[in-house]
Amino acid sequence: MSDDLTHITVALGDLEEDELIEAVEQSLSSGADPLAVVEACRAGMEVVGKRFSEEEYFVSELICSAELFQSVMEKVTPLLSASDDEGPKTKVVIGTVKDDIHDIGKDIVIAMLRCSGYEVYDLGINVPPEEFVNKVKETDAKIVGMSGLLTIAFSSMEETIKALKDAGLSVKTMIGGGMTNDMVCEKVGADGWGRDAMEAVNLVKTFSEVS
Ligand code: B12
Repeated sequence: MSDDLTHITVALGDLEEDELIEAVEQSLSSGADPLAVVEACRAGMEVVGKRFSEEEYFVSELICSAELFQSVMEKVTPLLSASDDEGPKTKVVIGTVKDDIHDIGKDIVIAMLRCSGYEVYDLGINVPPEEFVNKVKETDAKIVGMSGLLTIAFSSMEETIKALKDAGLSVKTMIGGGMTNDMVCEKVGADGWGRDAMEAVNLVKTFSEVS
């Protein structure tokens, strides 16, 4: 990682707003990939999470970190290159699952999917299984994305996948966020897991090619 990007991670971890914004502007003006800036911020959020687990930070610091991340995203989002594909768009329904309200990562995934030309229906946060089911019926989407950062979100993902199957809907499902991994993917019965927003785009591309 370049010095500027490391600086972003450290400034976000330390919740130093002025230093963070300066480091982001410096990186972007020297030609850094906007996605590398997002990744540096994500690493900074991991520092925040670690300090929270160690009781050095509390919920107020989590809230502050989220606000800092949002202000970086306001600068980065316009720089993500938009797709000029005018053809029919693959539809994706996505939301943060029941009992979980973390949405920063989901919103990055949505921004990347939209830039890549997909039609995304964002259900928001704390979304119960039946809302996913209803939206898929309404839109005829063939791909469902579920985001969740809390461990308890894993059972909501499992319930959502079961509800989609019980409703007889033939969709590909993908999960992501925080502590999800391949093992969680297998456990909850999803078709794919993505580590970051680019992997989410790749999953959607693969799913839409086979469907
Ligand atoms: C910011 C934050 C908050 C903010 C969230 C604000 C918001 N608008 O989202 C607030 C203050 C609300 C919050 C609340 C809580 N939080 Co919190 N939070 C965090 C923190 C520090 C950062 C999360 C984040 O935004 N990361 C940055 C984004 C970019 O990363 P990401 O979400 O992983 O997303 C990327 C990928 O995962 C992927 N991705 C994401 N979604 C999807 C979806 C698909 C389909 C795909 C393919 C990919 C994908 O792409 C994204 C871009 O690269 C984490 C620490 C951490 N290490 O993550 C704790 C953390 C998640 N929180 C935690 C906790 C405990 C809580 C609270 C319970 C605290 C409390 N006592 O109230 C509440 C829970 C509220 C609830 N019911 O959800 C714990 C969870 C522990 C656990 N095992 O369950 C963590 C891990 C902190 C810790 N180390 O203890 N939190």
